[in-house]
Amino acid sequence: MLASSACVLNLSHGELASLVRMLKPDLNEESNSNEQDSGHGALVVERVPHVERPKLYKVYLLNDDYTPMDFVVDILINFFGKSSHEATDVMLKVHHEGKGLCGVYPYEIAETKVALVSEKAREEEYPLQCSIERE
Ligand code: TYC
Repeated sequence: MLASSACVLNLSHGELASLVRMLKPDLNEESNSNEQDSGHGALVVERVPHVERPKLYKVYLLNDDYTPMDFVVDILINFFGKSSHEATDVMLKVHHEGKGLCGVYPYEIAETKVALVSEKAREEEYPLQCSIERE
């Protein structure tokens, strides 16, 4: 009768590897596991978690003829963490070229920035618009 669920096997690395392959045929040694032989017949098999990098989105401000320049600079400082120098540069780029990059964020954050800026512009009755583009 088996007294315990654990036992010690005196196996070589190769034998242990074969045993693991037999018990866990879905384990792919090269792409998704780490094996270490301590030299005492112990084998550690770990799955390496597959972690996705979050997709990033660019938030742009768009030009219009009515929103005051100072208001746009304040938006860039307060919602996008720009210094007043950086904010002025981005605002002027939007003014001259039609749009300018405010920041790059995961989707929910980008979407929240756009919502907050739109709400602030609406409160002041300015037509300021933002857009989001996948990086
Ligand atoms: N073109 C606007 C003006 O002349 C200024 C402006 C800059 C508006 C950037 C929007 O995203 C913008 N008052």
